[in-house]
Amino acid sequence: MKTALGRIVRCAFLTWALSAGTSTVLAQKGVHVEHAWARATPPGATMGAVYFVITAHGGHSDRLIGVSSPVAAKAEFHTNVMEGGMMKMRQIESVEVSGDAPVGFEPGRNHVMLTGLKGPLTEGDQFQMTLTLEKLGAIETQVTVRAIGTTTMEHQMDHSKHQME
Ligand SMILES: [Cu+2]
Repeated sequence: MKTALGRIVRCAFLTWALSAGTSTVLAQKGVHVEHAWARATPPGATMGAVYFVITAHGGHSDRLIGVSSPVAAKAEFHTNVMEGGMMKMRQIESVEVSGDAPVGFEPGRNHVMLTGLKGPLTEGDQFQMTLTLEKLGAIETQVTVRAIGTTTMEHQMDHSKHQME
């Protein structure tokens, strides 16, 4: 897995990013969060999406119940559902994480939706995201921003549609 080492960190969370190191893999309390990334946003965008993979190890069983980030006013878990031939997004309240099975928040499936972005997400930047688990509590994750083109077509359409509302 590639790390963000060597990238230039330009975002407002520079201090936090440096103090925490630049690895995108965090092992906290038996739960691993990996490959946390967000798609870069075009100028003026108020919404963004974050993806990651979370795994509970060693027989630990838990439930993701919350997410937040200082880069956005609000963050929610979303899933994509097909409805009448259209891909739509639905909020999901919680997600089970257990049994050493990785749970993927990946393009075209689940994602974290950021709304009320305080600034554009620029490729190469990193920012902090807090995931809350029912039993373990809050775990801090570092998200790397990747190019706008890093996406699946249906998801990109979802979000461009939202931005026109
Ligand atoms: Cu969404």
